[in-house]
Amino acid sequence: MEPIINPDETAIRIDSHLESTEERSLADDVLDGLTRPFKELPPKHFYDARGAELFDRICELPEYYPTRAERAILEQHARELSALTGAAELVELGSGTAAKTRVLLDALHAAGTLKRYIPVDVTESMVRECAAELTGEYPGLRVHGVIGDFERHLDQVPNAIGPRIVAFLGGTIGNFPPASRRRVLREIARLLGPEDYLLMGTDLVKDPEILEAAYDDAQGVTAEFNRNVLRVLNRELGADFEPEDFEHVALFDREHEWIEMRLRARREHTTLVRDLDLAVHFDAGEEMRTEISAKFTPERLEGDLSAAGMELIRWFTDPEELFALTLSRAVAL
Ligand code: AVJ
Repeated sequence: MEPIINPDETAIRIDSHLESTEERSLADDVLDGLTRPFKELPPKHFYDARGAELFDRICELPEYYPTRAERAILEQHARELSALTGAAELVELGSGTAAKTRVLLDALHAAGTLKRYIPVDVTESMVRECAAELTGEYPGLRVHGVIGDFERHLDQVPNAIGPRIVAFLGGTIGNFPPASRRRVLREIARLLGPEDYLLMGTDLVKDPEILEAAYDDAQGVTAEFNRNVLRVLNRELGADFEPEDFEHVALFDREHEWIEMRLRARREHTTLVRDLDLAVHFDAGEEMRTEISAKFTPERLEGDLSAAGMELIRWFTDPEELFALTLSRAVAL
């Protein structure tokens, strides 16, 4: 029997590059991170359904300014960005619900240059839902979703069909420590042809009080978000963490210019991670690092970009200079 094709769906193509490798990456990260003298878990495992919901709540918090600041910059400059780039396609790394992306898509659609949107995200449901919504909202738009991890699957991004913007918003690049940050940026640079641009959001160095409040809000939403990674380990790896045994810690490291989130054991205890046959001992007061979120100066950002073979073309910020959106290009070799 012929399949019945919904006409809208002909505009959608979705490729998945995730298999059990995703589970393996959690197991490897946990084994590696929890057997170190200074325990550490990489932040990418925060984002199960509950973690994604908690992050959405963080974005609405009065203390958490980055989302609002970035959106304001995008709104202020979307037309200029669209004119400057003439982009036919937008590739978005870590697209999520594509909330802020619409500001850009609106401008590119209005300019008449937009043909295709390529969301890259690990969460399959997000990619599928936003593909369905966006093809409805923007007549003529094609969506080619790539379900994958932007640390590993960037080579799966289809070839450009015209001038492209690669958007990496939200300040997520700040989650990578310096060496992997440059590696990720180098991978991104490979997606850029001579007519293409990287549009990246980065949080800026500022008063540590403002920074620390943004990562330790009065309502305790960030604390719950932080502890959520323990629930992920309990569910995915059969661990027996008691999340309330850990206290949320967020501090600005002035030397490295990054926010560091940690979980501090309230008492001495041993946790079992059943699927890894691993017993993990925590001293009372022991801290485990769960996230770094680097804050940038223009100089540091330019250094990282040039180390990755890119050059900064334009720098956009909000009136309070809380956050920056930058437009960069690959340097011709
Ligand atoms: C989504 C990585 C940009 O680092 O600010 C928010 C995550 N962590 N509050 C950030 C986060 C704690 C966020 N990023």
